[in-house]
Amino acid sequence: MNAIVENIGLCIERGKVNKASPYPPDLKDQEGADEFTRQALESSIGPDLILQACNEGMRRIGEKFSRNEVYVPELLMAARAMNAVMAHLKPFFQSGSVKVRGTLVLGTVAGDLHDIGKNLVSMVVEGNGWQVIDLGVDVKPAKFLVAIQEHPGCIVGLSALLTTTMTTMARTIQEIKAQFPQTRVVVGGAPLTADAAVRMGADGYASDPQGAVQLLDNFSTQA
Ligand code: B1M
Repeated sequence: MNAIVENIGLCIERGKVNKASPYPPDLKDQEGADEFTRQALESSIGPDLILQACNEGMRRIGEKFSRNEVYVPELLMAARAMNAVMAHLKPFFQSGSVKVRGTLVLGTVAGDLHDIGKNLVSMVVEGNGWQVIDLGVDVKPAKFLVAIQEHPGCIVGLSALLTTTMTTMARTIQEIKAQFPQTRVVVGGAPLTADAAVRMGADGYASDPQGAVQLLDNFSTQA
């Protein structure tokens, strides 16, 4: 892998946001995710490769967390570094979008505060011509119901990163289907599988943002 791209992954893993950031102390005054991403884009390295490096960095910090080698503050710094990268990538995903295909009401389910993956889904879906109503994180079922009422014909996208919030996801789907049986619900997030999605009553499962776009496009052509 290219050295700049490797550095981006390392900055995510170490939570090094930018040169001005004093964290982590051993990387003080060194360039961070912000500067390396700018350099990568200036060297015509594509956003997909940059994202791949970020995911790899997140995977590594996640594994360290599992081994109790780092704690929540380190995860938070990794998330900040990732947000610095995403600020650069946003224009690539959103460029030239004419929002005509339909509306996705999107949110991370109640009890879950992880939003990096959801935000990526939002950017990519928007960039592919969909209007996205992003309800944020820790979204209670009732909030989804209000949004569905406000956006007739929308598709709902649910994200969850915790095994515990997969239960919340299932409950959210039940409540949506009880009130709006025609509303399609697509789900995604690291702990999910296609089987789990079926068991929850979801209409579709995507493992990544591009998969979510494919599902949405299929649903819109069937409508
Ligand atoms: Co948390 N966390 N975290 N965390 N965190 C995980 C998820 C964990 C796997 C780490 C670990 O143990 N190895 C673990 C969950 C274990 C489990 O349940 N099986 C965990 C834990 C335990 C926790 C806390 C409970 C820790 C604690 O407090 N003791 C706590 C929970 C807080 C809460 O939500 N209530 C917590 C907190 C946090 C932070 C807030 C510090 C921070 C999140 C900051 C933020 O999001 N703004 C954080 C982080 C950063 C992580 C890891 C390291 C990275 C997550 C991430 O952003 N990945 C994560 C470990 C890991 O994943 N390797 C971990 C990158 C992102 C691009 O991928 O979100 O999977 P992802 O999204 C992908 C796909 O899943 C898919 O597309 C995205 C792009 O490819 N996708 C969809 C996602 N949503 C989709 C929706 C779709 C379609 C596709 O359609 C609608």
